[in-house]
Amino acid sequence: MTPLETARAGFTPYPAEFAERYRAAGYWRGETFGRMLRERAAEHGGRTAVVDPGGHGVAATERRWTYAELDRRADRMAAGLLARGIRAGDRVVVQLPNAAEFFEVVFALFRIGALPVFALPAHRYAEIGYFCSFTGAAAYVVPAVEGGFDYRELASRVRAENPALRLVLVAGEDPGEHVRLADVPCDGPGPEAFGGEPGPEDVAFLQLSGGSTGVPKLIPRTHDDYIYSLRGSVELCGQDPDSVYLCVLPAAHNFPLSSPGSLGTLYAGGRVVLCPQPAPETAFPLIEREGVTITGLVPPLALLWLDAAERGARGYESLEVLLVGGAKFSEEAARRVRPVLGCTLQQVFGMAEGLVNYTRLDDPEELVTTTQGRPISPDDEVRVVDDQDRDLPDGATGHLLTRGPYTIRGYWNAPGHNADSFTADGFYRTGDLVRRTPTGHLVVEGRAKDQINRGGEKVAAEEIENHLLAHPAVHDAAVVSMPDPYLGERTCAYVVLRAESREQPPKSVELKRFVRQRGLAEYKVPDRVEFVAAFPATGIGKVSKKELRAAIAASLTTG
Ligand code: AMP
Ligand code: DBH
Repeated sequence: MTPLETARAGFTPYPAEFAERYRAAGYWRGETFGRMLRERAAEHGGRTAVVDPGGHGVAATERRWTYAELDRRADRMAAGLLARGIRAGDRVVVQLPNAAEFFEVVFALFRIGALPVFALPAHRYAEIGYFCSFTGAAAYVVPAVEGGFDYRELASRVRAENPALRLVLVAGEDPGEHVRLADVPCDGPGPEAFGGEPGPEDVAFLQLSGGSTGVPKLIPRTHDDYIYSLRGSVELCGQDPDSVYLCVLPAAHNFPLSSPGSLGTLYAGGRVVLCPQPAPETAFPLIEREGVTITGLVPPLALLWLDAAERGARGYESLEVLLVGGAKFSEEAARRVRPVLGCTLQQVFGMAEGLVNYTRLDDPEELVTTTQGRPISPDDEVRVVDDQDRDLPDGATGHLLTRGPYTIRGYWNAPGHNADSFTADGFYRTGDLVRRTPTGHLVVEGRAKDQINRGGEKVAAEEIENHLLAHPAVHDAAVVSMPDPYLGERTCAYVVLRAESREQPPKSVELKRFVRQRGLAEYKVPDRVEFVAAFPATGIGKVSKKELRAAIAASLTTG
């Protein structure tokens, strides 16, 4: 199979009648990311598209790229990647910090029709090795050293284990044994010499699912469907060419990428300012200097910003809209946003699989502070159902199922998971427990999926359990959430030791170190480890995570 055939074979297309409907309704307009940037450059060529203040591992000093420059750079990067053998359909794992090169690389890949796989800077060997092998990635793009971690070494290890991985590109000065990203761009033939740019119905990239299974699942999004979610987001967040979006969260994450995020901002012809660190000490001066009007934060960061502003920190005054999402924002914190930061709060409840809900800018304060918003599209179908998939009346809490013009019909190359995660008629089982208000807004009440939401960073219990089970002293492991005032939830690993290890049990720190040394992202390392003789069981003999959660929560409150 050619790379393009492989990329397409893993994709579950929208059924023809739905695709026709979404086109007829004007949601899917036949746009692609490559042409979108071309058009913005034609219209706003001289305006600034991306500001990167530098001071990270990729570049020491500031860069400001206009739309014309970003467009030109994407063309030259595309030509350089083609010259090095990257082709339409190839998967390319992109793991970059919030640096301008992220957009240069991603738009080049969009034009070629190669699929960025959006890794996060926090990912380590366990995740990256899996993304490369599972997708059969042809290339991997990293910074040299960032946050004290040497990505070149990780790349060498992953490359040695993945024969399909032909090219490692390093953003930064010293590429080690790999290729310097800055040496790739050239004026050679572009995509038109290699079969042309991709079409709007093609998969544009693979986004990551926070997941609830042993390994993360990959989410194929098409140009047409994703650009519709951008257009809808831009409108609901009030963005226009004067908008200045501060990208605080890791740029590749779906929230800062698309809700409305950096891609939404570029769609609107606005300006993206990359924030190297989320702390108010870094972000506030940048907001002031660049006249930032809108940004998006996870709840723990929103709390940090609120506290800093209350203590007298300044610089945020140009902010008009603050989006908060990724995890539930407490009503109490939500009520502080306008009085403290002087801007409009917009709650956002979204998922990389598709559906995104926003509170509206003109919603009454009550809805803005107590709900997680309502869907972007009139054609987002939302069902709230019981355990047997029977629809519940408004106001009742149940499982959220959804289908619509920008929600996937299947994970990439995952027929087994798809049977569990989608209904026969194509609704995505979000795993979220919600209640619908008479206004159609959703309130997130909990979660049915086996996942911990650590301040917006999702941790799949099974993935961590599998790593713990690899330890020779561990007989069984069950990872659950425990309440945390700052992150909302943290992870607690309950462990049953093997009989022969009980005399000399390993310490908690030893198990944490073990998991970390297996190359797991730091945010997935259990915050706490509890040893027990046996797990409580449910009526049918499964581990009762409900009881484990209750036990750890109780022991935390009593100290
Ligand atoms: P993912 O599927 O990894 O993109 O993560 C999406 C999940 O994050 C959703 O299914 C929710 O569980 C959670 N989530 C996102 N935004 C919110 C929010 N505003 N409130 C509560 N949970 C949220
Ligand atoms: O948590 C998420 O995945 C998320 C949150 C807000 C998201 O994907 C989004 C908005 O688009």
